[in-house]
Formats: sequence, C-alpha cells, structure tokens
Amino acid sequence: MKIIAARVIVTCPGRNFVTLKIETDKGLHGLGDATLNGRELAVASYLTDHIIPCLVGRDAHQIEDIWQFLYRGAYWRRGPVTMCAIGAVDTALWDLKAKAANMPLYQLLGGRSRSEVLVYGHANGRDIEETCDEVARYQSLGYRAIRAQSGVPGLASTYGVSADKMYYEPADAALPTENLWSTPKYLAHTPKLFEALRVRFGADLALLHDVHHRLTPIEAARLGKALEPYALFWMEDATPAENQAAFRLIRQHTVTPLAVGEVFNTIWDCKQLIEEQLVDFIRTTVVHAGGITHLKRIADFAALSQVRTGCHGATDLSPVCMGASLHLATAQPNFGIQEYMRHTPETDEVFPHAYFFKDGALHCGERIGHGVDIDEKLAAKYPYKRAYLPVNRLEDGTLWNW
Ligand code: CS2
Ligand code: MG
Repeated sequence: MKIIAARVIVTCPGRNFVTLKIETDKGLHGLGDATLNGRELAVASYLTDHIIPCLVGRDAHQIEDIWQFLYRGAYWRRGPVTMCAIGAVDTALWDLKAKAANMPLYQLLGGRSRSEVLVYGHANGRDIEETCDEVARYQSLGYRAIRAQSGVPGLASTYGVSADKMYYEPADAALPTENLWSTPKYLAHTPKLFEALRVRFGADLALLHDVHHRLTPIEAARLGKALEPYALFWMEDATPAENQAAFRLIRQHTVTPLAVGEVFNTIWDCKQLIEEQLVDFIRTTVVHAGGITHLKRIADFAALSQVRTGCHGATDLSPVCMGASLHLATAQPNFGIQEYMRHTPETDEVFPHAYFFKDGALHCGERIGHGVDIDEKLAAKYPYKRAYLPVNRLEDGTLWNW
C-alpha cells in the first residue's frame, strides 16, 4: 500500500486542530492528530516542510520502519514538536493498516481486553459550593469518576475553572494572558474542597484533582498528605516532572496516588518515574508522545512496574487522538482511566467519529480503523486563529508554572 500524497489540515472550530491526512494507491486514507496547543503551526510546518516529502512513495504498512526513520533520521531527537509530528504520521499509518485489514484498530493491538473504557469528566466551579453542584451534575450525566477544580479565595482565576462548565478551553487569547498564583492560598483551600465533596458524595465516587505543575516537591508532599482522608483516585502533575527524582520526596510522605505525563513526549521523560514506581498513572498520549507505536511502548514498560495508563484527553487533543486512544485503551492490559473533556458540537461535526459515551465510559465503536474522519469542506470554513495558553505569575511578579 503506497503513500501517494499527504497533507496537513489546520482548522479552528472554536479552537485550533492540526490533522495529517495520508492517502494511498489503494484509495484508503489515514488520519493522525498533530495538535500542539499554542504551537500548532510549528507542527504543521514540521510535517509539511520536513516530513511529508520523505513519506511519499513509501509503503504505508511499514509503520515501525517509518517511525524509526522519522525519529533517528531527524538527528535532533525528542521534543513536543517532533514527537507530535511523528505521532500524527504513526496514528495515520495505524488507521490505514486497520482499514486495509478491514478491522477496528483495537483488533490489531491485541483485541478487546475490556467491555468499556472508564473515563473521567471535569467539574469546576468558582467556589466550593459551585464545584460540588457541578460534580453532582457530572454524576447525573453518568460519570463514575470526576475531576474537581475550584476557584481559590483571593485569586482572580486559577487553572481548570471557566465560565463555560461543559467545554473548558485554556488557550484563551491571541497573546498569553497572565494569571496570578498563590501556593499558600491554594494549599489552605484545596483540602476543604475535598472534605466538602466527601461529605456530600460519600466515599465511593472517584475524585481526581489536577495541581497543574504548581507546587514544589515538599508542597506536593504536604498536599498529598492533607488529601489522604479523602482518598483521591489521583493527584495530577503535583510538581514539574523534568526532575523525575523529585517524586521520591512526594512518595516518602503520602499514599495519595500520583499521575503525571501529559506534557511528556517520549519514554525517556518518564523512565525513572515508572521504574521506581514514583507514579501510579502515566498520562502520555497518542498525539504528543509519538503515536500508537510509542505510546504502546510506554504503556507496556509501565506495566512492568504496575503503573497504569491515564491518558490526557483535554479538548485540545482532537477527536482523532481520542479515537485512537480509545482503541489502545480497549486493548491495553494496564489501562487505568481515560480523560474525557468533551469537544463542542462544532468540533464533533468537523470530526465525525464512531466512539460514544455511555454510563460513565467511552466505547471506541466497531468502525474500521480508529473510527474518526474529517469533513474537509467544513474544516475549511474555520481558519486558523492564533491562541496561546496563559502564563502564571506569583503575586510578587515571579514567572511561575501555569
Ligand atoms: C489539563 C489540560 O486536562 C488536563 O489535565 O492539564 O487541560 C491542559 O491544561 C491542556 O491540555 C493544555 O493545552
Ligand atoms: Mg492536566
């Protein structure tokens, strides 16, 4: 099956998405998500200007060889732009291989290991009371696992809290907005949020929280310890993870489960975290960590240390990524949970897909390939619109982690 053409489709149905479409001499096409929130055009150019000329004429079935060619052949290895571009090619090639085999993609990844893919949704509110009400609303929608984020008294804004309760979009301006942060205010507030949630919802509801890289290791240890009475499903991105060894300190102080990895793009970013069991869930994704091929490597490596997958699934990962992720989650033995921040109806219209939500889980569907397509005519109606993620400053002006 020969690659005869490939092109990048940039569209902005409310937010920017970058999609790679690979076409073959068998009349089949494959799609890969190449969206890197806030740096979309860098990946679009990496694909158009540097990768696509090398793809045309190759055998689309040679997924591993093409992956190695793109990874080793670049000389400059790793990094979010490179691995996002490789991820898009890899995902499109797996989509093609499954279509050529006339099978849903999960059948090529080991077949069905579970009847459903447990997901978690995002409840957020300006304060504890509104957040509790939103958790109740997500529970009524059928979610069995819910992430809770609330405003922090004394801070004008914080991560994960938005006016629109259904569709959270952090890339909110044509130049980075500046948020203010106070760790003392956050640490004083967050245990109260989870105490209120446990009082209202009891012990069974799986509750998650995203710290979003904002604490130092000892502060993360303190928060993890303070949250132990509320038995979270996980505390995510407790501290920046470039220094993987920093998680030893957190682990020494708390049994609150830890999840990390949405900003990782290769196995090297998390090798120590996994080998030393410094995390419980790894959040790397199909789009940002080199596609199905590399994500499966990471997941299988994680299984050796009883670390489970907990793939990132925010709105800035397109339905193409979600579709592919669900097929891997359907087959992967050490699947843990899948994040599911719903896409807007206009996004879903651009990316028709087979997956569906039912009773707190997603199902990948039985369509051949990863089950997601793109309506190029509709996509063309939404031109790219530059948008940045915010930056964060401490109250004294120090630039901090957003
Ligand atoms: C967040 C994301 O969903 C999450 O866990 O960390 O919303 C993240 O902020 C965005 O994907 C960044 O583009
Ligand atoms: Mg996160």
